Amino acid sequence: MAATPPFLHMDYSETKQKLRELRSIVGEGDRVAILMQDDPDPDAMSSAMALRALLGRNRQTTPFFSFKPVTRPENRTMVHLLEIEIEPASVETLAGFDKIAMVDVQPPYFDNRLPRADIVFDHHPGYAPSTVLFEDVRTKYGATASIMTEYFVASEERISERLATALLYGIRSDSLALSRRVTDDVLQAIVHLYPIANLNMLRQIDRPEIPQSFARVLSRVLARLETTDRLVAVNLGKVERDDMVVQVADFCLQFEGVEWVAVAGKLGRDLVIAVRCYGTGRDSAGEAAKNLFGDIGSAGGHHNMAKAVVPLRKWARREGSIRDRAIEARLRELFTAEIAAGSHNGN
Ligand SMILES: [Mn+2]
Repeated sequence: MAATPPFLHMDYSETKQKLRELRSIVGEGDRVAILMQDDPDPDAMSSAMALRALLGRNRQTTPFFSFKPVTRPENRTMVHLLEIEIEPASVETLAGFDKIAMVDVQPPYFDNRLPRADIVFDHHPGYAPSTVLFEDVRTKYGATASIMTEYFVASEERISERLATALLYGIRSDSLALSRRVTDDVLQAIVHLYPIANLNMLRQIDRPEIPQSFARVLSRVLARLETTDRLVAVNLGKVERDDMVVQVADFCLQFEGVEWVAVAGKLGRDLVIAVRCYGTGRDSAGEAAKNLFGDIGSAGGHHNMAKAVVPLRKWARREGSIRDRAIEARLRELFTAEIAAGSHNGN
């Protein structure tokens, strides 16, 4: 008698049947496009990889598409490390494929951007069943990646290290990080994927890469870094991503004697300002950011961390120069006055 996994109630026979169904509708010479949501997330990307593998396809015969590119730094690191290629979608390009598959998303999401869909894998609730050739939507599942994992487990297909790593990350980012109830499908998938996945690579995905060019920005900033009245205030100048402003702010807070940090960076047409406050009293970074920049931009946050985004033209109108050193000097003056006045601490 075959052993049943001890803590699970998964219906393998149905999944096995679904896999036969899936394979039967994709002809050997069919070109298949796998489409993800705009700005694809790890659940979608890993599910796309899984679907391609289940169909025994490669990137030439079964490419991935999205109408909008991946933007989150962690997700871009995943794309880079796992060498995931996603082509920009267009109605014309997709129309040239024999089959269109969707993962982690369903046809209504695309409105009229899409001619049709033939295969749908998803776990999002709230959609009416569509009239596609093949559909597997399991709204009780924590991730589409755990549905895909079940197809491999049920059919005893081999899962590569790269795919296991992707699926595990997809499942984790979709279900565990949000502290939802951990569902059976997620537990089941983790049990199967963990021994295969590359845990080193998972750690790397969690720590987004910094562009090489940022080293020079950082070296200039660190050379002139000084603490005045418990405050570090610096302007990085032009940055490629706003998480760099955030990382420098966190770093500066570690210096001896520093209780306040204000780090600015020019991102496109905005000045992004990250504020940190280490104070144990009633000092509030969020209140300080609002007091200083609420009138010319969006500003807010918590006790210890806050952020303001000020359009450079509004900064220019109120503060004058938008030259990098002038911004830095003014940033220091503004925060020094704000800290001294204590108007941010509710007194
Ligand atoms: Mn998902």
